[in-house]
Amino acid sequence: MTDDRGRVLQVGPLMPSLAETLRGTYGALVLPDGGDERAAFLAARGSEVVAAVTSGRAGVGTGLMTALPRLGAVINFGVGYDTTDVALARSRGVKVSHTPDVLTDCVADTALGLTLDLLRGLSAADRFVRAGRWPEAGTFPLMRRVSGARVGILGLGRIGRAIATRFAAMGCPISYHSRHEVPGTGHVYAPSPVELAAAVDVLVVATSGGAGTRGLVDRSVLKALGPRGYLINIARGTVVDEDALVEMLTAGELAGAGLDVFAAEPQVPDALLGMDNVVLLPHLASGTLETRAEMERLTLGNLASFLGGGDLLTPVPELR
Ligand code: 8YV
Repeated sequence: MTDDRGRVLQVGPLMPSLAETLRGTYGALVLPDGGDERAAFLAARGSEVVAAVTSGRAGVGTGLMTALPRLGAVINFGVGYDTTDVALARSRGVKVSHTPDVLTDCVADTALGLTLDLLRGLSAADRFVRAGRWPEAGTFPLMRRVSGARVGILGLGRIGRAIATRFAAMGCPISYHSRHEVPGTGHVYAPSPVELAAAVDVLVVATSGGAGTRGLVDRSVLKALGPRGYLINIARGTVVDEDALVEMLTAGELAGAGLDVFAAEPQVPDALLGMDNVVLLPHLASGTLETRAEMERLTLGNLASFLGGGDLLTPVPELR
């Protein structure tokens, strides 16, 4: 046991082994879920906390950060940190870390898996077999080819590039839109999300979340993707206008969607649950034993580094 007792705060659920290390090694406090208990906790203990360990599910938003006057670092389990108020962190000199790179491959694998499942109808075909429909129907409807399909990637960061590599190996022409053209990729740059969507069969959303990308995939982008186009989202639900997406899927104005993320997780719009041209995942993209162990290691590495000398191993880009 170090003398960090009470200085570390767990915010929101974390994987059990990580929560256990925080408690056992650092004597971490756990922020109550909400209501009066949370307010009383913050009034009594908030001023002791120097490091908050959280994930994208909870984050340290404006209200919580304000209630932690000595906070020096937010240690985020996950690459996305859109639930933490980075602007307030910057203005207060609070450091923020995340877990880039270690999850890139698994998230990209999930984007590929969702695309294969959606275009070939794998989950729908599994339901078809389990429901005993094969003998009477004879065959499963013909689906769409993935190899060679035109793939558009919205957000060509680390994860976007790993997704591009996978589809390129399947002979898919790749185009992308990012805030800036990325030199030397060999992929075609589209000047806007609408132009990207209009040029592809599959649009993969791989941007970061947060205010800057909220609603980036709006109705006009989905219209440009059109009734033969598929949307894949492994980024954040907030990047897509979910109401427009549901409406257009219902009206047959999009071919289908593969979604690992939603606007108000864990809520999934009811209308999607009965659709066979939709694949729905419970935000599992980084969820493998290997990757989560690496994320845990990096999270604890950031915490130890901050408590030991004030620096973070992997600060978020805005605060480097
Ligand atoms: C979650 C993710 O953080 O890294 C991210 O941004 O979305 C995921 O890896 C993870 O599921 C923990 O909440």
